[in-house]
Amino acid sequence: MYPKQAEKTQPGRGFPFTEETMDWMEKKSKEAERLMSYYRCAMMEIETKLLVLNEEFSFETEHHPISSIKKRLKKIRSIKEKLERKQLPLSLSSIEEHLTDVAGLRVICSFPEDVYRLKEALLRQDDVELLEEKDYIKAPKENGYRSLHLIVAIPIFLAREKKMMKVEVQLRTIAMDFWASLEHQLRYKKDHVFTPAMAKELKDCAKASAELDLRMEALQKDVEKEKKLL
Ligand code: 0O2
Repeated sequence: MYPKQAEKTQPGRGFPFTEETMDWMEKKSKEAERLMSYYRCAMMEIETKLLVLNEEFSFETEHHPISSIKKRLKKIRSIKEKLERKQLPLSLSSIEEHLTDVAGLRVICSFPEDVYRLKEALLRQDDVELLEEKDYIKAPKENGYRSLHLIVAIPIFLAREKKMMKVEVQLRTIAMDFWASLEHQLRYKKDHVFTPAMAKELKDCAKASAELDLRMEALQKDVEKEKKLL
């Protein structure tokens, strides 16, 4: 079992249960369930904010910037694996303190500009705090992966307290999502060999999808211009 030392040196931080083990968590203890429900609430908060922005922007830009939103709560097993991989204490307070992707939203946008428009509007809200940003659209990953990742902290309002929760928000276009979903499928297929030639082909596909994004965005602007002339 991982040492509980780190927990003891930081009393009072994070979730108020400091000595738990993952075995205990896996028994679906009430406290673990409660923490997961807080993460679910935080996802709901962010989703509502995004849906409100989607409505508002549709009046300005004459299209809905959000095509769809996917939400996911990390499974206890994946949480445990991540804590172990990072050699972090296995406890509820450690999850809260160290992990930033227990609650995740993937926001699939129509066009690249929508990604940044939504990001700015979300971060302008005074109860949303940006903790970390990774822009894999401006600087794609070596394999071609593109997406904008934000780690934010937002408050959830409980019966007796306000609690800050961390949520990962991934914003990407339909083309970026199409590529990422298939790349994930291909790369993580069991019993297969992923050759350098395949990796190159995938990267070329990512480039093609980025070009497609720009062409579709230009087309959308032309359509808007034509509309205004009518
Ligand atoms: P899941 O199930 O999608 O959540 P971390 O390991 O999270 O502490 P890292 O890797 O620096 O740190 O985080 P980063 O770069 O923000 O990426 C985290 C998530 O982005 C991944 O989560 C994926 O969802 C997505 N992602 C990042 N790189 C790639 C990629 O090359 N291809 C695809 N398809 N998705 C990617 P998880 O935890 O891997 O899985």
